[in-house]
Amino acid sequence: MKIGITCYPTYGGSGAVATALGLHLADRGHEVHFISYAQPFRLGGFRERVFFHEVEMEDYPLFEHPPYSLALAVAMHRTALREQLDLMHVHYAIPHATSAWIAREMLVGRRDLPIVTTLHGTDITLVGLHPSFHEITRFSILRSQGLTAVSEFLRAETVRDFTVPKERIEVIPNFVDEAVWRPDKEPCHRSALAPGGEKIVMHVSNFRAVKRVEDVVEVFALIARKVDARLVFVGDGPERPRAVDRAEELGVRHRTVFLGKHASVDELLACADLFLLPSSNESFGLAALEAMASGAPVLASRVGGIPEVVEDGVAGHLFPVGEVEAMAEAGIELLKDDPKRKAMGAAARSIAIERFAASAVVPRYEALYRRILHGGGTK
Ligand code: GMT
Repeated sequence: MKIGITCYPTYGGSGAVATALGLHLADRGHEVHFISYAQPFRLGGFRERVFFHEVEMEDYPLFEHPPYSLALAVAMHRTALREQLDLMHVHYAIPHATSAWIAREMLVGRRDLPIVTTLHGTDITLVGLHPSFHEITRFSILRSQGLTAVSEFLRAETVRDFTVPKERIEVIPNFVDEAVWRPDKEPCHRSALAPGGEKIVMHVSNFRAVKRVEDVVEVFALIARKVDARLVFVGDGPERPRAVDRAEELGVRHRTVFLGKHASVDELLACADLFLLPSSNESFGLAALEAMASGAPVLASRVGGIPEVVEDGVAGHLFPVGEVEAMAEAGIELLKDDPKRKAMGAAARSIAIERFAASAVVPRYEALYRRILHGGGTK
């Protein structure tokens, strides 16, 4: 098949999943065309059958906000014609599902371009709910021939808030490549991150408010009273200065490393003894899944789709949002008991591989594409 993929190219789970999906599809013999305003952050060097088409946008003084959605629709339309695309798969509904629908309309009479939209999170739970986006989001996702959500939680939210029939949405979870995300990754950066042999507590995110990065620091500060440990932050975003300030206020700045955005998160997660994800909401929590596959137990909030990924008491522990003391206690217990922590890390990896392996999930997308191309949609 010849598949167009549009995602946000920036640091974030939806772009990471879309890119991994495209690369796996290419490995399986399909031709994949990424269409976005920049190269997706996890799209590395040259790969056979993988192409990137940059959306060109004319800037003009009249535009305070250049109309990207239109330029994207034109790029999709052009790529579909030039590359003879069979199907367009967009990740994150806003504005991608709308642009894809426009491109499909523009192609009427020349080429059929079925659309698959994968809902990832705030396109449904936050941004899509805003009155300025709600109607167009509902309209656009209902016009997709295939509709997927990354968790049961997100499907239920979509059914409730956008009155989309449940059977229109197929839950296809996010996935990990077990060969990439693994505990024995080389090179290991443990001695650079914790030169004194300290335990490593890690958090990976785009530092948006929903991630509650100050809670990460608070949990760590309590852990650090009892355990010789270092906190490693990977990623960047608007809340980073607050995390830095909080680390200073709590006297743990010298034990905290801010690495910023990183291309090889797999190499870093392999060094983690414990992973923290105290988000206020998460439709899935891809970073938690990547940590699990890397053999790290996860302490996270019991919200959204996280319980579908992190099995409480097996792959880690879940807590009500904001319960930093309880989270820290669980962290101390695990970090002081190596056999227990390692057993939990091994269980976490087993779950990641058994339930979320790329080799099992990617064929589900392929099957959906085939059904659509044979005239059916989401089951
Ligand atoms: O929804 C967002 O705000 C952005 C998006 C992203 O690009 O990282 O995150 C969502 O999609 C990820 C991949 O499916 C999920 O792992 C995240 O849980 C989800 N974020 C939220 O629900 C807040």
